[in-house]
Amino acid sequence: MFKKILIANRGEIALRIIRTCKEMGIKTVAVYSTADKDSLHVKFADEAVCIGKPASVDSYLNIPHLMAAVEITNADAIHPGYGFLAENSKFAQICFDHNIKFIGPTPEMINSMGDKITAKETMIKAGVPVVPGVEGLLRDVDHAKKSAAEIDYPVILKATAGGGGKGMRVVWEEKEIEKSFENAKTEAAASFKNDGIYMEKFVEEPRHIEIQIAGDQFGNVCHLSERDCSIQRRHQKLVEESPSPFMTTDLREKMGEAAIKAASAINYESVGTVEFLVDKHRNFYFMEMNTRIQVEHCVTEEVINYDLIKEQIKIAAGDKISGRNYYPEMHAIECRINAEDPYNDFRPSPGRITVLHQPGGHGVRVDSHAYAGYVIPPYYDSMIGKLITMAQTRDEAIDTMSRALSEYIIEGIKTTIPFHIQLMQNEDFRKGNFTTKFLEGFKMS
Ligand code: MV4
Repeated sequence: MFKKILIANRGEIALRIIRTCKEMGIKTVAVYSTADKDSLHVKFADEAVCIGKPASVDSYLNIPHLMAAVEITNADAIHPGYGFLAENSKFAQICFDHNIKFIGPTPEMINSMGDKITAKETMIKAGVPVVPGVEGLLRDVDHAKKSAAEIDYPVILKATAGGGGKGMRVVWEEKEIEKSFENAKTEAAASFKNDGIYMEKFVEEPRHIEIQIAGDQFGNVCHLSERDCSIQRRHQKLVEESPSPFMTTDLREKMGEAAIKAASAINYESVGTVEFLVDKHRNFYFMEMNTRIQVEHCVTEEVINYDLIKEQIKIAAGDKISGRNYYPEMHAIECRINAEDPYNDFRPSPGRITVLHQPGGHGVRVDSHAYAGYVIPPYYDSMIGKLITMAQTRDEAIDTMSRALSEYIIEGIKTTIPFHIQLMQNEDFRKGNFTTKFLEGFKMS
């Protein structure tokens, strides 16, 4: 097992990783930017190294600074968390070249899922259902026009280097295709330095349901059931839950098997997530695979009673996984508490938290790096923490969430708490009657 892990991240996920390391008897090194010197991950780690100025490129994304911190602290592994360098194959390769274990998949595995056309071709070969579309890149506007006519409108244009919505365009009729194709190409080039665009049939009003998987270095892969992440706004997830209210035993079995096929096709090692679109007839299609631990991993942890960070570290150290699949025995919901104003188009609201009271009691988990007096810096994401509740049934988990939200006191900045309070009262949400379009029609009262 590792003796000392450097955590190349900040905020709640850095703290989350430190907690598991402590339980495993592993020493921890925090790295921090000058904007984060008073952060909890710095206080709770065994050692801490300042790696630069506030901007991410000068600190959490700065590979030479991180490798210098590894060297001076003598860490033997790096945990990248999520975001920042978590899916950067060059970083994973540099760790490998320096004999430092990158706690995650190999650079080859990251690359095979990073390029979306490559990933889709791999999935087709492996027998994983994908959205019908055109194979490979669109050569030009003419090719796009012909292809759309074949597939039939509406279609969606996606960037092969993309993911998470950037460079994406839905096209409803032929007169829009030329402009949409050019716009998608320009946006992809600017965002990813890669203007490759491909086309799929547009699936209307889908649910976003993802399967958590784990694979070890011996070729064993298992699934740990699903999370429903349909409650999103501009590709930012706000609420996640497990199990999905739309799930059936039969669909879980099929999607679980498909996710295992997807991960096995690239000999996946580490924990990861296979994202699917699910239409109203319960047809499901591979969307992308995330080769990292995700923000919403906690709901899975609660419903199967399993520490995913511990499992991820054990897999990286060469342990075998149990080899069986895991099924929800509870219901868990996660609300992302962000420093954003839900009454003002979710505008960021960084600044000092003057008063803080976090909820507790039966069925409540809070993963947060916040404390009274803490300043949410403007340089990074706006998450203050995650509130997770769990109970035997979905209704009870929602009731517990409503109660916990009503206890949460954060003063000094605006937060998403009022949004979550209203969502928990929403009739359609309570019925489990929602798709990825749900928040487009949601108004704060
Ligand atoms: C789609 C789709 C409909 N049809 N692909 C959004 C982010 C990226 N991962 C893929 N996305 C979508 N791909 C086809 N063929 C709809 C979306 C989509 C979406 C997906 C999941 C959650 C929220 C979403 C919001 C808008 C669009």
